[in-house]
Amino acid sequence: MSYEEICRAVVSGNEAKVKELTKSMVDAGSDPLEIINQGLIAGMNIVGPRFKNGEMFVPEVLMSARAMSAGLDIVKPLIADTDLPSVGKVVIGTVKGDLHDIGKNLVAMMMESAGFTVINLGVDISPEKFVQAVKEHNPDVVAMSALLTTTMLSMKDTIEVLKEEGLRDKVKVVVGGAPISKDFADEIGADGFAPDAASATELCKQLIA
Ligand code: B12
Repeated sequence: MSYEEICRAVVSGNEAKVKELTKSMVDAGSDPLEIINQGLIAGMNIVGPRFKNGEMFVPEVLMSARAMSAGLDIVKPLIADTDLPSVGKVVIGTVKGDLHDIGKNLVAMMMESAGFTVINLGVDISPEKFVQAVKEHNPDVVAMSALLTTTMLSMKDTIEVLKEEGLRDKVKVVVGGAPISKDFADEIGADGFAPDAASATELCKQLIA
């Protein structure tokens, strides 16, 4: 029973094993924060680059992320909120008219594993709803996902409404999804684009550093 075993169980997406090992380590008196950092997050830190390099695929990454979350659910109640280091706060959603959420959820999970506090608004999120969430949660980053060429323009609308509300300078805006490119991100005045979940996490870290 070791952090390394938890890490390996996360990488292999073995949720039952992660739960079992995490419980055993908690019972044995291991530090919950070390279980998170050296076991659960360490596992996702291996998964991210493997996914980016094409060595792992979406279903496997989702299984790893689920396994990590199951472990987190066990240790989180043992940690005071203030002890959990947050790298930053991200509000994420799929834009208006768009119901695709697999990639967006992958980005959200990867960001959570990297220590971000993530507020996942869901799908079909209008510019007004994004703005409302910014007012409510005061995030460092607004992350928008679109998978349809017909909905990607809603990203531009959201940025416009953020400007109208005087909020654009208070948050970084990142965009992604299959039809999105760096050129498109520049064109609509976003702060960044990333092609996958691991790069999205890196991008957000850089933007708020
Ligand atoms: C699964 C799927 C669906 C599922 C969605 C289920 C769900 N819960 O998400 C269902 C069946 C519901 C669906 C419906 C439709 N779909 Co669909 N769908 C797909 C499909 C096959 C896979 C998308 C996916 O999940 N990919 C896997 C994830 C992991 O990849 P990803 O989303 O690109 O995300 C990665 C990156 O883009 C990035 N990323 C994603 N979001 C973000 C956000 C930020 C901020 C950053 C930085 C990065 C980032 O990181 C992610 C992880 O690495 C694609 C085809 C394809 N190969 O893309 C078509 C596709 C997107 N769909 C398409 C269409 C047309 C539709 C429908 C209109 C079909 C219809 N006639 O009803 C409807 C639209 C419904 C709606 N209003 O949204 C077209 C879009 C064409 C276009 N150019 O606009 C595609 C391309 C298929 C095709 N070749 O025609 N779809």
